[in-house]
Amino acid sequence: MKKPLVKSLSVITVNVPLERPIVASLGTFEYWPYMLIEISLSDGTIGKGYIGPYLVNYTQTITLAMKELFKNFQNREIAPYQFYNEGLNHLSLLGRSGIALYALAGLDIAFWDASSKICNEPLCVHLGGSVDKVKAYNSSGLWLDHPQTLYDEALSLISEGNFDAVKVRLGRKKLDEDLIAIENVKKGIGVNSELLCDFNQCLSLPQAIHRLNDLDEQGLYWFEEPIKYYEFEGYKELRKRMKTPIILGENFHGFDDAFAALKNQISDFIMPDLLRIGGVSAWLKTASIAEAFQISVSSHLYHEVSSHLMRVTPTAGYLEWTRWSNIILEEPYELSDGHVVIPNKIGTGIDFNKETIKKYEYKY
Ligand code: SMN
Ligand code: MG
Repeated sequence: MKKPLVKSLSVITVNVPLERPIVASLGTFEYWPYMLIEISLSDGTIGKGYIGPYLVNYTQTITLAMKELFKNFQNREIAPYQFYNEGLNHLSLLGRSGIALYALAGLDIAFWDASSKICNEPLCVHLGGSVDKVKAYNSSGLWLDHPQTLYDEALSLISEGNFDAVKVRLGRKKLDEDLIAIENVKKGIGVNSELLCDFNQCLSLPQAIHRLNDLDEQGLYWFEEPIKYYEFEGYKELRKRMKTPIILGENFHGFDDAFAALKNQISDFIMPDLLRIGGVSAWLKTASIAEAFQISVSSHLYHEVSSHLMRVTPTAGYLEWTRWSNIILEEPYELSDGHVVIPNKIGTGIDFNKETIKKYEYKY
């Protein structure tokens, strides 16, 4: 059976305001860049996807890399997984991570959307799964703000989608400040909800040994990225010492990183990021690797495509939900009782909001 041919590529960058600024040890962000990718096929199908590569000033370079890479697939019958493997081989001269991989990830997400649209089915069905809602936690807030403000914020995060899990950012200067933050959030979410926490790599190993030890009895669902993501020996040490599960993964750059982390047993769970891991194809590889190691997989950002992927991830854990991408979508995904609802649409269900593009397009 002949498939439609890949014809053209469009990439638009928008820099959108965040309702609540991100205040993390990584920095403070008031705007978030998204690159909106569309691939047209010969039968009129348009495959869509977005990536959010953090630093708006680099989006022009990523666009150029994407356009160059796209030439390899132009005028060929669409075949996302094959394109991905070829793309990675092609890029090997530049390395299997970084901006080259971001470019491949963006194309891959849009190719998979197009491919499932041709077959008239949602992405998760196209990948051999079925549509159902996906268990999520609200990650939209609880930054390193003043601990006293966190009670009200926790209440509002829970009520946003009847969530029963939220994530708080930790790693303040003093242990007491983290403890007050945890206490306030716990009061807001109630005893029946889970509290996850994220240090965004802000601690050194000796600091982490002290801080995590002091927080180990708090009943937190996981300790996320307490130290730099590449400090394998440090992670092993922390795992040995703590009862609370350790998670990392948003900084896996390609599935090779996921494999190395799992092989070295540096975490209890992993949480790949759709962009940094390398798109849908790379997620599928990572999900299989995690299954082989029997390690639970959560997701990082990109809840729309990641919710489809969780439906075909054998060891799926929590999906991370934030409202940040809602502004770029014509119809944001809905929430129901702490779950993300996969829309009853073909492909990923992603359509871009034209008003947002008009208002926030980032011009070079
Ligand atoms: C995070 C996500 C996006 C920007 C800053 C921090 C965080 C998370 O690490 O896991 O949600
Ligand atoms: Mg994180």
